[in-house]
Amino acid sequence: MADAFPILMLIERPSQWLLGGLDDRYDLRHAPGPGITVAITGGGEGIDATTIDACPDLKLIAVCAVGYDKVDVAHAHARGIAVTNTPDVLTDDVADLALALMLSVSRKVALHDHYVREGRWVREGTPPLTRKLTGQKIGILGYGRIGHAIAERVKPIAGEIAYYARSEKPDAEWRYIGDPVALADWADMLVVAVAGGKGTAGLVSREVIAALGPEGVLINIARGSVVDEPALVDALVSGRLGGAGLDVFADEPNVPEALLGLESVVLLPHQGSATRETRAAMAQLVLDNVEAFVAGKPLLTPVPAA
Ligand code: 8YV
Repeated sequence: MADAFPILMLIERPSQWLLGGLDDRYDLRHAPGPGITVAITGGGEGIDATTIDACPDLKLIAVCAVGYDKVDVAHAHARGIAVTNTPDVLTDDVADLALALMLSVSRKVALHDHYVREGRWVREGTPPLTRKLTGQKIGILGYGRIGHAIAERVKPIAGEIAYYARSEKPDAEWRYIGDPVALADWADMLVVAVAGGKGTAGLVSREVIAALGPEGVLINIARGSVVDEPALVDALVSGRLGGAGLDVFADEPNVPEALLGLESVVLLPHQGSATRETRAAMAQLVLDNVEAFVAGKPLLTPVPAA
């Protein structure tokens, strides 16, 4: 259509729900340029200042993710460009996957599946005992929507729950520990649930990992950038950290080679929100934000100033 609304699509493989919603009212572009007022991107793709400035008429960046750490939000806002993300609709999925990782690491679910499939049960007999998850002390690093949802999921089975956030949450019923090292020292299992970005880069430091210790477990469903990944790999390989359940990594899809052979680690390919139901809901929220923008109405989920 001659008067179709130009949209810059930066997501490498847009979902069927996103593409299906961008009907012939929209003219999908795959390169920046003048005349484009809306860009759609993903959590992994983001959009940098150079691309933003290559779209002199850009007014909205709609991110199909809750994490917008790959978006130069400060630059967008300085140019008067709104940014939206997709919070809430994926909270359950990410929190569910955190629980799945907690159980899989403690009870070695993935390892035992392979143990049976590879005939080791027949050849080697019953595998070594694992660890009971129920009753463990669970530390949650970051107490936003997803951290809260994780706490609610583990509440019936955790021995105790404590959390770290930049400030204490008055409505939280759990113990607040205002230092990541102290939380790791207290916890049996530390679940990383903070947002990615400059403010949390390397928050799970070598010291935090050391404080978790040889019986401790790290779960990361947030962003690889939050963890000192070389320190994590060193600690896991040497046995100075008991185990890890990782859905995110510093340089996705590349995972440190040294982790691939470890039986103490469960590795997932960034599956946090990767269900049909949730990806459909994320796409719909992106489309709703775009349509609100086009109609001159308030955006549904604008991100705050950087
Ligand atoms: C997506 C995510 O897997 O929402 C996020 O921040 O990490 C996941 O939902 C990914 O970012 C795809 O955009």
